[in-house]
Amino acid sequence: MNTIEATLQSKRETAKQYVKKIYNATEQRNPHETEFLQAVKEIVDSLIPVLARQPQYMKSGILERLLEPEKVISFRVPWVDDQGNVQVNRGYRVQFNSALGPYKGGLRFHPSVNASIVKFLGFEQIFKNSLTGQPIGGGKGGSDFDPKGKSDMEIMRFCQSFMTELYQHIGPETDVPAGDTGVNAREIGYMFGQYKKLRGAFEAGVLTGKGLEYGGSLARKEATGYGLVYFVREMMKDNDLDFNGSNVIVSGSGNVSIYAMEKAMEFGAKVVACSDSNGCIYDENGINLDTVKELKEEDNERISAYAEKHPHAQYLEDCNEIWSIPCDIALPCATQNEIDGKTAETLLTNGVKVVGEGANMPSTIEAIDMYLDNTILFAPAKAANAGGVAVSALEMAQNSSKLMWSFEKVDARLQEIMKDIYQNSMQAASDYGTPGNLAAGANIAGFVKVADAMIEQGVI
Ligand code: NDP
Ligand code: 2IT
Repeated sequence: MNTIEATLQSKRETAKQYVKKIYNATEQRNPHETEFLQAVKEIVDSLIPVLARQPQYMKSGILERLLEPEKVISFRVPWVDDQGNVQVNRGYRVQFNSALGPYKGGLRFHPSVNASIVKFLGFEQIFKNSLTGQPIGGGKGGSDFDPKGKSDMEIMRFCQSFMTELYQHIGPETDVPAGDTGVNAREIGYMFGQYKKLRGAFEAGVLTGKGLEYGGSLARKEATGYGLVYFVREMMKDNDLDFNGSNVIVSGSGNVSIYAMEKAMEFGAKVVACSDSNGCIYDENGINLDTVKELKEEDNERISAYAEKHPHAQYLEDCNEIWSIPCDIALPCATQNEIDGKTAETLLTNGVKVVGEGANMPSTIEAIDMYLDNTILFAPAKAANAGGVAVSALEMAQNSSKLMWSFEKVDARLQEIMKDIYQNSMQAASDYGTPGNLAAGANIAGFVKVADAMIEQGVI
C-alpha cells in the first residue's frame, strides 16, 4: 500500500468509527424506535465515503444535528363518535429539518402510527425533499386514528379536532403538511376548512393535496405513482429494459398504487397483482384498474370484492402472498418493511429484475442487500417516490403566485424532476465509489445539499 492509499484508508476508518459512534448514541437516545433506527442506519452507513472525503461535515456536527428533530409536537386529539362517545387519539408533528425551506411532509392516519414511525418518515423526508431540488425542509405527522369503518362525519370531527391543535404550529412559510396513508383529498379538505376558520384567513399554501376547486394542483393525486414509474423507466432505459411487455406487481391499492398501475399500464406493462392489508388479487389477464378505482376511490371496499366482479381472478387471503407471484418488476406501494430478506429471496428465485419503491421504506436492510448483491435494479423510496412531494412543492408555488397550471405543465415538470433525481443519484453514486448503487447515491446527493445549507446557516 502506498502513502496515498494509506491516507485514504485511514480517513475512511475515521469516518467509519465516527458513524458507528453516532449510530450507537442515537440508539441509546431512542431505544425503542426501531423504524427510526432502521432509517438512520440505512442512511448513515452510506455516508461514510462522504465523511471520509469531506471531514468538515464531522467537525460541524452535521449528523449530530440532523438526527435530532428541530421540534417534536405530540398532542391529544379528542373527538365524539356517532354514538356520542368521547374518543381520544394521539396526534404528532415532527418538524425535522428546515435547512432548505419550510418543513414539508405528509400526515398519516393509521393505528400503527407512533413516535418511531413519524420520526422515520420525517427523517427520510429530509433527504427526499432535498433530492427534488425544491425549496422544502423535512417533516411528517399523523395520528393513531384508524379511518377504517368510520363515518364521513366521524372523519370530519376527527380532522377538525386534529387541526384545532396543529394549526398553531403550521403555515405556508413554516410547515406545510399533506396526505399520506389514510389521508387523501377528503381529509385535507376538512383540515383546510378548520385551519381557515381558526386563522380567519385563506392561506392556500398551508396544506397540499387540496381539492382542485380551492387551490389544489392538477396531477398531485397522480404524482407519486406516476413519478415512481417515470423514475423506474429511466433506470430501466439505462439497462436496456422496458415496461412494455413486462409483468408487474404493485402492492397496496391506495393512492400511490393506483397511479403507479395506471402509468405502468400506459407504458405497456401487464399489472397482474395488487393488494390491501387483508389480501391480494392475482389476475393473469391483467388487473382491471377501473374496478380497483371504483372499489377503493368510490366505494371504500376491500380488494377481495375484485374477485366477485372478476371471477377468473384469484383472491389470496394474505397480503404477503403477493410477493410469491412471479413478475419482472415489483413495485411495493403499501407500507414499511413489507419486503424482508426472505421475501426478497422469493422474488429473486421467481426472476424479478427490477424493484421500485413507491411506499416509504418498504424493504428491510436485508432485502436491500439482497437486491444489490444480486444486481437487481433497485430504485430506493426516497428517490423513486419523491414525485408526490415534488408536485406538492409545485402546488405551493401555484398557491403563492395565485395561478393554476395545466395538467400537462405539472406532469412535464414532474417528469423532468424524476429524471434529475435519477441522474443526480447516479452521479453521486459514481463520485463516491459505488457506481450504479442508487440507494447510496440518493442518500449522498440528498445529504450533501442539506449539510452544506446547514453549515452556511451556522450552528442553530
Ligand atoms: P393509502 O392510504 O391511499 O393506501 C395505502 C394502501 O396500502 C392501502 O391499499 C392499504 O390497505 C395498504 N396497506 C397499508 N398498510 C398495509 C399493510 N400493513 N399491509 C398491506 N397493505 C397495507 O396510502 P398511500 O397510497 O398514500 O401510501 C402508501 C405508501 O406510500 C406509504 O408508505 C406512504 O408513506 C407512501 N407515500 C405516499 C405518498 C403520497 O403522496 N400519498 C408519497 C410518497 C410515499 P388497507 O386499505 O387495507 O389499509
Ligand atoms: O411521503 C411523502 O413524500 C408524502 N406522503 C408526500 C408528502 C407531501 O408533502 O406531499
